[in-house]
Amino acid sequence: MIWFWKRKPPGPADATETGDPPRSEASGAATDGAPADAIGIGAGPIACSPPAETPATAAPAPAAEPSSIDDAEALPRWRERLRGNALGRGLAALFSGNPRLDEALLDELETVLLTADVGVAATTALVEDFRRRIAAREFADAAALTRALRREMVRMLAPLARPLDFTSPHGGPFVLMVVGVNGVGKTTTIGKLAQHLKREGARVMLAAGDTFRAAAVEQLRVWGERNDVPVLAQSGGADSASVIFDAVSAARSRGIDVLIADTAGRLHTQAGLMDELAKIRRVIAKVDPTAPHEVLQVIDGTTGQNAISQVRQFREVAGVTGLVVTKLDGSAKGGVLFALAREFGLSVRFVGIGESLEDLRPFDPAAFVEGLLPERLGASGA
Ligand SMILES: Nc1nc2c(ncn2[C@@H]2O[C@H](COP(=O)(O)OP(=O)(O)O)[C@@H](O)[C@H]2O)c(=O)[nH]1
Ligand SMILES: [Mg+2]
Repeated sequence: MIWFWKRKPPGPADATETGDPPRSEASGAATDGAPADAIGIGAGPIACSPPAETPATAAPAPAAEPSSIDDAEALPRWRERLRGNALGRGLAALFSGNPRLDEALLDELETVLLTADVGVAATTALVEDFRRRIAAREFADAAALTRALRREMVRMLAPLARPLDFTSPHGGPFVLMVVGVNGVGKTTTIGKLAQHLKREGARVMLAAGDTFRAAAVEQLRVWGERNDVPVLAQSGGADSASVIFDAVSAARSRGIDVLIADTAGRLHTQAGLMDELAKIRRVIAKVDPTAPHEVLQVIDGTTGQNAISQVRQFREVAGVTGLVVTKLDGSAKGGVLFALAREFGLSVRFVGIGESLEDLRPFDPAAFVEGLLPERLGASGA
């Protein structure tokens, strides 16, 4: 099963992005950089068609309906990694013993959801929906309600599941920039992505754009060595934007398929550092006006509602186009994805459900919900 990358035959049928909101900066950035003639020396002319010209042929957004599990073989792993999650445990406790469908049950459901970081807006929407459906006598018993809840959870998450297509619009390197606060799993995610892509035959290069800590450069180098992937780095407190600028240029001339740029962790309160992200975007666009093709923000799944404010801050400055939610194993409460779904239309490209390579997975809402909830909880006939 190819998850991450495939070499596409050249041709006009390459318009693949489906349903994503237009990128706020991609086209504007091209105008404040150097003109296209300043770049791509030796690489031939760059065909960079404006992204806005394909509305008629663009595929419609995927329907927000429960989908089946993409990789059913992986389900035991989802289950194993998500076991003990607060949301699954809370719902199991709530529905064990076939409770009556009454106001008390709805109150407890609300508490379970809020405690598991589902967030006020998503919780209220869910609970109100079920209040109405109980009043309309839609459910014969608690088992029927839990089946409906299961379906509803998948339906809420389905719009987030838009896999990342690593094909760049003009055949040059697909430039992926990774941002987020410290310790969320950016560098680890880059290492794993590089490994997956490499296995699928992509020519991958990494840019050590976290120039703040020597250890960060070293960490990326180790991933690179392990996977035989070149890592472009500069020593001695280099400027992040210049490292990434050089890397994009090098990736172009070396025929790289995917360039992944690491960046230093930062907080939204660090205005200078946040501005640096905008600067990095601008210099990338000087090499390739269509780049970056994806700005992935990594979120730590254990940070709960704080994740929401992190996305809000980064989305503005860095033009985030997709999310990775890590650490959903362990102490994560599981609800943050529902809160993100309610709050933003951003795609969740990957989730981290553990520390091994296989535990960075494309986001599969059906597998996530199945893995999250105890098997016996309303599973039959769902
Ligand atoms: N349990 C778990 N740990 C993870 C996951 N992803 C990353 N980590 C760990 O999070 C820690 C910080 O990761 P790192 O990539 O250095 O974060 P960065 O500062 O954002 O680059 C490391 O110990 C990783 O092994 C995950 O999905 N699950
Ligand atoms: Mg890092």
